[in-house]
Amino acid sequence: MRRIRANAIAILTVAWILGTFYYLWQDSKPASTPSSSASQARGRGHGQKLVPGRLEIHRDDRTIPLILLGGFDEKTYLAAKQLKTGDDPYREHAFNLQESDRLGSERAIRDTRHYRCASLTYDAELPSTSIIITFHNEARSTLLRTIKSVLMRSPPSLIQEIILIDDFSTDPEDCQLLSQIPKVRCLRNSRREGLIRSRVRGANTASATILTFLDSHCEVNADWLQPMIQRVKEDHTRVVSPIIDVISLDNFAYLAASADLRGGFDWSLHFKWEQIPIEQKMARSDPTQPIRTPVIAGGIFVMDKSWFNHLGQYDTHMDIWGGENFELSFRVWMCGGSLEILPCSRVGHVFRKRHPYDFPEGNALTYIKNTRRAAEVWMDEYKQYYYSARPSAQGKAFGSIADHLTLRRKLNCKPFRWYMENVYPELRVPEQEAVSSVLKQGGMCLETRGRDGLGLAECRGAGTNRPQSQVRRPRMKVCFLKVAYFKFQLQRDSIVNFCSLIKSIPGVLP
Ligand code: UD2
Ligand code: MN
Repeated sequence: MRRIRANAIAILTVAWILGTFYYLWQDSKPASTPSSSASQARGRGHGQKLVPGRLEIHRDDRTIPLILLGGFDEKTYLAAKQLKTGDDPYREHAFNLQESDRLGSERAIRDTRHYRCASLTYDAELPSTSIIITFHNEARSTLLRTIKSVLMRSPPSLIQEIILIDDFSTDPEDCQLLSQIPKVRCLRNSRREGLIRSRVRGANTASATILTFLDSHCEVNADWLQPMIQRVKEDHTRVVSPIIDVISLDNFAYLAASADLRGGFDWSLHFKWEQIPIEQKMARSDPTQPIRTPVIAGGIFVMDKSWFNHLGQYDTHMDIWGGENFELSFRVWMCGGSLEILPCSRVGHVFRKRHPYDFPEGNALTYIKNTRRAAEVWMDEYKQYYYSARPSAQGKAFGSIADHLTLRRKLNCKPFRWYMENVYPELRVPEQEAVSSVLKQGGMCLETRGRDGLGLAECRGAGTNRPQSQVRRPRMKVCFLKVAYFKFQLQRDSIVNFCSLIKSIPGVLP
């Protein structure tokens, strides 16, 4: 009897284990994305992490009736620019044009939200928005899918208009033809302006009270717009972004991004996705709640138009691409607003590995000019870390920032130190600086001076060149650990000297 019971328990246990494995395996299968892989979808550092987790399909939007495109002849528009046999499908757009064209102008995509999102409700009366999409030589199929996905997956009453800014693309016809679609207006720049000035042009002509920015190779997902407009309606100083899902640049599979990420950066002002800090993660009992983010990726966000204008829009002296997302993020946080990622809003985007267009002043110089402007206007004494991380930025031209400094003063914006302490405390100042600590004894300071060695002298000002919030008094153990960490960078003798010197000052160490 006992043996039979033991066998039964063993069989049940094995069945349970197999069942669990099968469930997990099913769970991690990305539906309708046969060859998906995280690496395939990563862009130039902007690519989101993908989620292998369970994803529910709440709605099959193939059931949405085809919208009327007015006088716009979709077939002729798409057929006019097909890839020629033998052409490299990645050459022109840095994604697989053949796959994009094969998909056509619309398709059903998985609803990648958490299942709880579908049961959330929003105000019946939400303000409408102007969608602003700037493009430079975008592929016809991706641009049309962006527009159609907006028209198909948004409540019509929320879309006031779609404003396209053609940033001096080679073929002016794209702009003319797309203007035939109801609600679509297209403005063409008479010279290449870059995405920053193009967006400002779009914002200035927008007639709605809320602005929504999109890249020209996106597909918006189910109920993407309502959560964002709701948050901005409740508080006009919020600037909100969706979770940006990944559209594979190879096979155009629509892949869910992780819902545990926020925007971050390093001192060279390089954007990166990073995990939400563990304390915040633990405190999140509701996965539909907004995620505070230090910076936004830059391309997809909703913002109140009067708040955008109040803050001075963008820095229009920034050219072509890059840096404007930091500048806007610092500006919003430091001048009284906030930035959020809304997990119940999802928008797919094709992340690429290279820029498919040229930079008239060169890619590197343009990025340096733009980020240098952001650092000079907003980062106060912390800009030294930007220059240490990006030494090539020193001495490069970045134009005048006088107007922006005046605006910052006029808006009474907080110092960057406030941003560091309250918005992004996880961004550590470089460790090299932590070693260059100051020990104060009476009016005398013992200080390491980079690699130049040690000095005992009268204290200068606050006693350190490091931002005040970061000044620490190293204890002996911590000192050894930190110095040991840099053993490859510092001479052994100077480590010993440094620590002995600290030890020799009475009263400094406990
Ligand atoms: C990301 C942002 C992008 C922007 C950029 C930093 C997302 C999804 N994308 O880069 O919006 O914030 O970081 O600047 O967060 N374009 C022009 N004129 C130009 C160059 C580009 O109109 O001279 C358009 C382009 O067609 C596209 C948009 O600007 O619609 C963004 O360019 P991207 O897709 O090359 O930027 P991305 O996604 O790498
Ligand atoms: Mn893009």
